[in-house]
Amino acid sequence: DLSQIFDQYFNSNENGLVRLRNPNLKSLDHDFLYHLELGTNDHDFVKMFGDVKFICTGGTAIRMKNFINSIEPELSKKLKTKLEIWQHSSSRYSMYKVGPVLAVNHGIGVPSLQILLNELFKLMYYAKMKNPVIFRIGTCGGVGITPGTVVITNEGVDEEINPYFVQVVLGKKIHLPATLDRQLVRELKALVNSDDPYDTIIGKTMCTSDFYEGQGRLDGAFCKHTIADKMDYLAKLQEAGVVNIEMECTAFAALTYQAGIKAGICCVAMLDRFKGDQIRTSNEVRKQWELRPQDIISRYILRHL
Ligand code: DUR
Repeated sequence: DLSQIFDQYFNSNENGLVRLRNPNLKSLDHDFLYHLELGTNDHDFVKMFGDVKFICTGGTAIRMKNFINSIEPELSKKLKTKLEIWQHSSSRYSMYKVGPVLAVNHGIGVPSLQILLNELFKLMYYAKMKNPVIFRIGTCGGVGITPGTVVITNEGVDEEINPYFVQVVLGKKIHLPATLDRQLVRELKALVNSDDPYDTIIGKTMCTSDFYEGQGRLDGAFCKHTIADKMDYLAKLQEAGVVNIEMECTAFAALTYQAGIKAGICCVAMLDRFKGDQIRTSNEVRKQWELRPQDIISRYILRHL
């Protein structure tokens, strides 16, 4: 019965439970997670997801699938049992689960991510997940860093370098701190191997709502600024400690923080934006690079089982 679950979990992340701050949920007789196409009426969330300890999100479904496929053998070995991979796709998102690891793609940008997180957090709380840790593994543009470098985000900033996520509710702006778990940042960095053939650095990440003009690119369908304007902006970002640019970090940080869920962001830079705008790295190399954040998160998971 949802109202009972609600009393147990509302406004509390004591006992490691997800904190939902919406008293209206108490009066829902059942909850249909529309974009995931899963409902409390038809699915036993506790049975399906109650054992999940690690959630991994990223833009594309194929990356999430690859992540689960690649961690399965190591998980099975460590847990001494042959784990089965479970998957479920709605028309919007795809999820994959193996043992205590769930991976779901979030699409591109804040709106797509934000909808997923709303439904995922409710799923987590209906499933009574305890102490879940959530990660975003993704790609980004680098600001003065070598392409292929992995960035662990210690703070999200918006396009004006403010450390918060602005949400508009009923026409009013609400500022939510884009805070990430400092301890987790250090733990992720500590998982770097000295023989990793790439650098892993910690820094601020800027979140934008567009890939082209919104990131100062000169190669979109529109451009009203000069190359000098772009370079000035990048220099200003760099000065403020921003090392990479993507399209999800502030919302990811702010919403997980609000829900009391430990969260980390780890992205690989596809290019250095001081050097260009187009991503022309070969398919092959890109695929290799995309494995790098996955590797670090896999190490974290295998160490914290
Ligand atoms: N991304 C960027 N900018 C880049 C490279 C990657 O925003 O230069 C991330 C964020 C978004 C997706 O999800 O990848 C867009 O390609």
